Amino acid sequence: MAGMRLYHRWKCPWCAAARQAIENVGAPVELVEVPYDRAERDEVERVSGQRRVPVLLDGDEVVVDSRRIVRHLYSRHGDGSFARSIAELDADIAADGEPDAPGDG
Ligand SMILES: N[C@@H](CCC(=O)N[C@@H](CS)C(=O)NCC(=O)O)C(=O)O
Repeated sequence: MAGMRLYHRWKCPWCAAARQAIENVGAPVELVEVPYDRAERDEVERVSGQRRVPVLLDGDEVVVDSRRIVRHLYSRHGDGSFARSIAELDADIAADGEPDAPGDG
């Protein structure tokens, strides 16, 4: 199975949430810092169809949005201790609907 990769920025708080979840599950993830200017994020666009970070690649799965990334890491790479967090994330994600459309914000 191919390793995981996180496209992120160190100063981005949503990316910090994704990095914390990586640390919590103890999974190896390659961190790739993207340019501040979203016009220069062509690789993020190519892999995910939008230019915001964080974006997680896990094998051939692409996960966009920090809460979806945390949920993915907990459910795929965590143990039973993350069950409550997964349920809370599911409720949050359901309440908010889909992530913002590409190009927003
Ligand atoms: N709802 C998204 C927000 C992510 C987000 O806004 N990321 C910022 C970096 S801190 C970004 O990529 N902004 C560039 C843009 O909006 O084009 C999440 O939770 O992951």
